[in-house]
Amino acid sequence: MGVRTVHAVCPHDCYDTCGLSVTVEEDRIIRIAGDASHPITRGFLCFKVNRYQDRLYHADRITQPLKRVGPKGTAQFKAVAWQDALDEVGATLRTIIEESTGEAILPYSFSGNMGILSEASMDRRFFHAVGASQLDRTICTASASAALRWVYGTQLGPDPETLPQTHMVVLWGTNPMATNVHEIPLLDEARSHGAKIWCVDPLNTATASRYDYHVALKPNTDYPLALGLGRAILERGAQDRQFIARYTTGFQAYERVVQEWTRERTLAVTGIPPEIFDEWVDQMIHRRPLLFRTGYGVQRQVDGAKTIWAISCLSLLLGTPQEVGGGHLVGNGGAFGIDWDRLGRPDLMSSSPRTVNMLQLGHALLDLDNPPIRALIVYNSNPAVTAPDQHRVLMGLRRTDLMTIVHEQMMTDTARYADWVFPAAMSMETLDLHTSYWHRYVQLSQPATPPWGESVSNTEFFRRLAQAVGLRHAALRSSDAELLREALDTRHPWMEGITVESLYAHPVQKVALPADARPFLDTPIPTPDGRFHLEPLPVDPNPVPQANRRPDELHLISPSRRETIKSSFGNIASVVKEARPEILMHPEDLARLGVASGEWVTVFNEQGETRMVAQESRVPQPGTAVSYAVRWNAAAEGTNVNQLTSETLSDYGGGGTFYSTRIRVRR
Ligand SMILES: Nc1nc2c(c(=O)[nH]1)N[C@H]1C(S)=C(S)[C@@H](COP(=O)(O)OP(=O)(O)OC[C@H]3O[C@@H](n4cnc5c(=O)[nH]c(N)nc54)[C@H](O)[C@@H]3O)O[C@H]1N2
Ligand SMILES: Nc1nc2c(c(=O)[nH]1)N[C@H]1C(S)=C(S)[C@@H](COP(=O)(O)OP(=O)(O)OC[C@H]3O[C@@H](n4cnc5c(=O)[nH]c(N)nc54)[C@H](O)[C@@H]3O)O[C@H]1N2
Ligand code: SF4
Ligand SMILES: [Mo]
Repeated sequence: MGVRTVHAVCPHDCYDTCGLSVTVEEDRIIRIAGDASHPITRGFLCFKVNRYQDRLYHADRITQPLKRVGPKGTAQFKAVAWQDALDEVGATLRTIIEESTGEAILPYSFSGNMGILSEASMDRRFFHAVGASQLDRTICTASASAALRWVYGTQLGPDPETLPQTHMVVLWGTNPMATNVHEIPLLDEARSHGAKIWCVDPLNTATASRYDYHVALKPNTDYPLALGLGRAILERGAQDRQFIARYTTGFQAYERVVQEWTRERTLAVTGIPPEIFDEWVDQMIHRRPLLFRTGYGVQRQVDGAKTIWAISCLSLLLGTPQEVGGGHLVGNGGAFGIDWDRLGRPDLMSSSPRTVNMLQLGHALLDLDNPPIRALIVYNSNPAVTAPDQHRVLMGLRRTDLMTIVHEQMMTDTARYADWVFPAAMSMETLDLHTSYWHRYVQLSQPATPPWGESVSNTEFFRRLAQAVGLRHAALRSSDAELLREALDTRHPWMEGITVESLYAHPVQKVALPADARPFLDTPIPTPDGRFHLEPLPVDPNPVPQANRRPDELHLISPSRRETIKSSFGNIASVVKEARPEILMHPEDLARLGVASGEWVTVFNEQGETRMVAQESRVPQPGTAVSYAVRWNAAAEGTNVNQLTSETLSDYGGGGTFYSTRIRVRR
């Protein structure tokens, strides 16, 4: 066959959704490089995907169906033939459905593979057809999504390719040097034209050090900070009255909420220096275009949705949606007219099963009744390490009366608890279609090689499972080529011209929405009344009261690690540099606790405990601790940072509160 090159797409849960140029020799991938013609990827990849061969053909890779032969969690399996495994699993699922209805089956998945077919097509059809409990997929962005829906009606931001035209960027709770590396050249270009770049982050991240101003606030004080900034803008009379009158509702209610956030009170709560606050207000008023680039880090907290609302309000007060290069960029998921119901077929549901919030998996497995969860089917996700309240999640996974099925590429911590593990193909081995949650390109990902071993794509796995359970509906047999066609069969004007045929000729295509079209002045405002909503979310507008903090408690945040994507890559030795789990603390806190830098400590709270190595670091504010997420349990002490996080949901939208964690530390 010789050497060929195929266009594929990086499937990982990342803003950048890179185009890949994959070189194949015989049936083996020998090189993966960034697509040089992709306007965002620009021919380079991140640290981890530059080492992707080490993941593709790793010794942990699952190549055959496996059946558990030892206690749960110990990863003792024997290989079985596909058909035997499907026969047994199908029979058990049928019994569960007959005795307890489909609601006793719980899917658990997220964005391990962001291909549209892999993430949400045949899997959804399967669960709809069996009447399984529905999963509310909240773990990442639920608070932001709910707040953005309230303010703007959808999740659409300015085109990142307009970034070089901006004169001020506020990077709020995002660390693109780790999580969005293809934004860096765009930010650098803006700066070379004189833009000032601000970074609002409790940590001295690589991004904060690279750019102009670092607002090192106390963790989770963003909501009061945004209200205090809003009040300061109003006090100076700098709001855009015409814009507010023409495009928004709720200004008076907004004014009432910011009223009590005086400069003094805001500074006291956030811990930021007065001169930084004043300079920031000045620059926001005078430097235009002004872009708020809000990340997801800022909404993984108890006030997550209100924070996104309050930042959105700043951008509206100042009329930034009018500026090309300005506005509010959280994501661009709403730029693609994909008809998700056409792919997922909720019409196959014949009942109205309950919905389970994925952040409460421990509760679902341990407490749900009538019926209890009897089968858990996990794919595209690794909840044994990434879900909060890990102690209870692992207790649930150890239940002997639960059948856990895991479709995976690697022997992850979750797979170790499975009754059945089925081998999953890698994205470069399957056909898929990609959008992005940040940029505006649609891409075709073509299979470079056949699936390794006996592994199968997610779509094929659920086609086989549907047959095994005896489901006969034609929609459960659609091929990947048919699913691809259905995904693109949309009348949405922005998808015009993007067809299966055109993608085979040009696998990277931009949606038909001009880069300088301003959301939502040149596109309709998709709220019910066609206006932006300055009125507060329908929840208590006060910050969630912080329970009395004990003097020996620290505030723990666990943001994204540069070297991994959540737990993906956690087993790749050439990528993971941190041999031992670390907790970074301020020198004053180390001294107060009598802990030396480099010493093992027990980190604990009412949720659970885990062992980590304390390290002195440049955490700007004493009282803040950091541990980058998410390590494999099997790689450490059998547990990780999610022993400490809780199932508590955010203020609105049912989002996660990973970064609102209180801990104590003992030697
Ligand atoms: N290399 C790498 N890339 C990734 C990922 C990864 O794990 N590794 N994860 C992917 C996924 S799933 C996602 S959702 C995105 C997320 O990427 P981002 O949107 O960048 O979000 P996070 O990494 O959660 O956090 C970003 C920053 O928020 C800060 N932060 C924490 N608490 C607060 C707070 O209270 N206030 C403020 N202002 N800032 C706070 C953290 O210190 C961190 O530097 O990245 C994706 N890309
Ligand atoms: N403490 C703490 N916890 C967090 C976070 C945090 O910041 N701090 N962040 C949260 C966030 S933002 C997110 S998005 C979640 C992510 O948490 P998860 O959804 O668990 O994501 P990953 O850890 O990347 O695990 C994805 C798994 O999917 C597998 N996979 C990849 N491709 C395929 C495929 O094609 N088919 C199948 N069947 N499997 C595949 C990978 O091998 C991997 O094991 O974690 C959350 N957990
Ligand atoms: S993880 Fe992100 S930056 Fe890295 S190759 Fe994939 S899409 Fe690109
Ligand atoms: Mo995420």
